[in-house]
Amino acid sequence: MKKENTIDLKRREFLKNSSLGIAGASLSSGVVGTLVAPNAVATESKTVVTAAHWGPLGVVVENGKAVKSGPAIPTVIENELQSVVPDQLYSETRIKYPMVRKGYLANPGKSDTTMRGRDEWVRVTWDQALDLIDKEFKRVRSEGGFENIFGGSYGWKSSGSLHSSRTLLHRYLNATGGFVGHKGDYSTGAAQVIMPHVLGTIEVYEQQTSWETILESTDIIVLWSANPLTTLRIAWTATDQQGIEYFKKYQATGKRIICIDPIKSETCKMLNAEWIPTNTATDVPLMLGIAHTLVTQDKHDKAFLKKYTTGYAKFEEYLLGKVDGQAKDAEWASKLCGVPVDVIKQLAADFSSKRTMLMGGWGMQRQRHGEQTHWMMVTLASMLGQIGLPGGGFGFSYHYSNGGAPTTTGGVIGSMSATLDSDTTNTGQSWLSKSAKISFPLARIADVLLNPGKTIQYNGTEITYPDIKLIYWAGGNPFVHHQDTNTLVKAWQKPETIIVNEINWTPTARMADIVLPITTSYERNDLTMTGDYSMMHIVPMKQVVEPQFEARNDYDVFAELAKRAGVEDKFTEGKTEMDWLKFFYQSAFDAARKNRVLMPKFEKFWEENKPITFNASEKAKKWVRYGEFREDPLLNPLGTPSGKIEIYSDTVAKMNYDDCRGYPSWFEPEEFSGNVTPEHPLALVTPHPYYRLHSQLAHTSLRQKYAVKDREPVLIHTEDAKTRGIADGDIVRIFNGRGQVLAGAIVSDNIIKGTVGLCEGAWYDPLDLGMSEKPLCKNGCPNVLTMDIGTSNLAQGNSPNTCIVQVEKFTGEAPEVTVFKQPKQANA
Ligand SMILES: Nc1nc2c(c(=O)[nH]1)N[C@H]1C(S)=C(S)[C@@H](COP(=O)(O)OP(=O)(O)OC[C@H]3O[C@@H](n4cnc5c(=O)[nH]c(N)nc54)[C@H](O)[C@@H]3O)O[C@H]1N2
Ligand SMILES: Nc1nc2c(c(=O)[nH]1)N[C@H]1C(S)=C(S)[C@@H](COP(=O)(O)OP(=O)(O)OC[C@H]3O[C@@H](n4cnc5c(=O)[nH]c(N)nc54)[C@H](O)[C@@H]3O)O[C@H]1N2
Ligand SMILES: [Mo]
Repeated sequence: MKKENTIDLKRREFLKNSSLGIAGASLSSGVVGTLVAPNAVATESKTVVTAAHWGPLGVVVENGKAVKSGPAIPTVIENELQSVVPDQLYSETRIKYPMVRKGYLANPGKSDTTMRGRDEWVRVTWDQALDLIDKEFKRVRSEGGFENIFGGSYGWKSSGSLHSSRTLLHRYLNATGGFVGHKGDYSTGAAQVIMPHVLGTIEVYEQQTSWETILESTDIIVLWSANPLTTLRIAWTATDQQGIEYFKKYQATGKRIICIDPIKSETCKMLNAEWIPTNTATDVPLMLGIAHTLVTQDKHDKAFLKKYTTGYAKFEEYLLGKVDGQAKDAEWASKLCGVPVDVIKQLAADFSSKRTMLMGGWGMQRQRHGEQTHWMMVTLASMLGQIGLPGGGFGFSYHYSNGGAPTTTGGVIGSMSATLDSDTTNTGQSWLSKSAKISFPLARIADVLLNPGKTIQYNGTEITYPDIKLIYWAGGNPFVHHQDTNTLVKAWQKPETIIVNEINWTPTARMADIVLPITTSYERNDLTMTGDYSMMHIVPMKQVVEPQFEARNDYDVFAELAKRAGVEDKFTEGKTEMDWLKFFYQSAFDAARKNRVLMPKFEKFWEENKPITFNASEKAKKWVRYGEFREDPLLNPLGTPSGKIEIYSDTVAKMNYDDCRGYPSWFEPEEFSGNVTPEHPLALVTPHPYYRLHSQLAHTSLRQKYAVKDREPVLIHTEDAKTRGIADGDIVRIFNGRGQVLAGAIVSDNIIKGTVGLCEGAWYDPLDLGMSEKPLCKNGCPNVLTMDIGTSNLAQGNSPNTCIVQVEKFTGEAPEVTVFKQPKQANA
């Protein structure tokens, strides 16, 4: 039977209501207070409110054990991620005790690092582990300095303003002499660096034109490389899922939704949208083709371009072929992107005659020259002239953290600070905060480890790589998230010491020297808000159960390490867990009072066991991004050098990069559908998964919903499967010059021919690590195949969606997936 699949889900899966008492209770009432499950059998039963990236949760605890979980605020569509709290707590993959790699314990800091990932594990006491780490830090700091310590620790650690593992690590590292960090992230590596040159802001993590005006004014929503009904299932804080609700409301109006994507995504199916299949990495040609049509039909908004933008004329010369002899017309575009010429021309006609919101997702910028897609989309929107009008223009965060859900009036809670100056009001994208002494573009990490002292270009500056001897990671999974795993394996052997704080035996934990068992967020007390942009709720994250095995909170681990370094007071400021939470709550309380919004005192809030809800003002509901700029561009200029939208950027042009010009343009990537080879004739796209947050929850029962023969599913077009003798449900081998993985085939027409789709986040599970050049990943981690190369000299972002592969039916006995079990001797 065909499996439900993250990238080829059937509609009924979404419509099915939850059978959980919790979900049912909150769906009908939306009141957390009524969540207490009526349970006649258990003697002691309670519902505890907490939260995760996947939203505010109610967890039913019976006799001290979590038994089920569900949403604590109403959801329009079931979010299954909310249902697996017990799986997370009692998983077979939990790290139970502090563990040290055998060879490392024998020779700390001077071990055979090629044994990482295949050595035996030795159980030690907490004191032994902490003493060992403390000693190692002292050695590395005295022999070199902070330049030898990489503490960037990128990743989606759990929600919570106190127990934020990465921030706590940075706080400890700052208190003891500093560290090397990183610039940017894997999400918007390219877009966040180019956008400030074009618009004067980072754009990708900014509030969007309010959904209320979209519902009222927009005629066409274009989901361009965006899959919001998947990606809004989570948020950086905790999702309020308002975005999903708004998409459903918009669908109910019967107005058009178009998805431009190589895959017919969950969103496309669930919203019954029009699908325009396009080749991966060819959006710039497609947009140029639309732009060219606009100009030749004189449908571009010349008044807007003149008043609000700069440099259009230079771009137009390129568009019309005056620069390189190639007009970027619909015929030219069609050959590259695979969208028929008449469709391209029709899009130009529709966009220019109807109020159109171009909602740009990020998959298309996670590739070589990823800077160009978002720059070109801003340019196209400028030519359409609807920027700053209600419901028109572009938006780069409707698919993320519920952008466009109106910002509420209330208070914002404080959060733990990485620096020691008690700046406790960090909100938003905390990984972008600058507390490291020096940093490099994040996605260059393997290159950094392999080539200390090398100099690279970055956004008009030069960066020289540090020499990393010690890595400490807390709250991320680089062996899943980073591109070209086989290169990373080699790079990872360079440092002398690698320490990982983890909940589970993830691929990264397995590659460490010292592993510390950490609590899940359900084993400690914390606070979070929801929505990221809406700031709609304050949610108590109450401890659900006692810590499992010997797991400790990151906070306590770093407090202990700070104590050994003589800086405990600096780290803790003498506060307990509850002291911190009261302190964070008080910032919101004070701000709310200024806004004339009533909040209960902390004690009452904590006792009540339910989220506080704030409301949005009428003004917030009518808010239009760039509305003020449109009204008066002189009074409200953008933060660019010209104060206008820079279609041509002098700043970028003067960087003189051969891989990024002064205006948005097409660069052929090294690997894409247009230059496949006989050996590797298929393009690979690696979207984000419906049933996981990256690698998180991969070890839960949700896996049963998508795994094919216990492997990550790969979506392959019917004809591509047929020519290879591959049937639905077959185990296949996907390979290229960089590596090989097994996966389970989903044969379908819901992907463009010539491209295969394999979701990011599948745990890396090498068959014979250290024994062969390119060990087979038994589970299907796409990054074994992807290319580790910067997007360009400008942003140096990651480029996973620039990749070609071959797929063949796997014959013979498929090796068992073992990565979700305890590693050798770790069960001691
Ligand atoms: N091919 C490809 N690769 C990609 C992408 C892609 O599109 N394609 N996307 C990229 C993107 S956008 C991102 S953001 C990254 C995501 O990469 P990551 O953020 O590294 O992925 P997660 O799986 O969320 O990893 C978080 C880890 O933190 C651990 N954790 C959770 N809570 C705690 C805690 O309280 N303490 C500690 N110590 N640990 C905790 C979890 O167990 C988990 O292992 O992947 C990137 N990689
Ligand atoms: N459920 C769930 N939600 C998540 C996450 C998760 O792992 N799981 N991750 C979160 C994080 S950290 C981030 S950064 C965001 C990611 O948000 P995005 O980056 O927007 O997500 P992706 O799935 O990478 O890409 C969105 C869509 O773009 C398509 N696509 C990929 N390449 C191209 C291309 O070249 N052209 C076109 N037109 N389409 C393309 C993909 O097929 C996919 O349907 O999601 C967040 N939300
Ligand atoms: Mo991300």
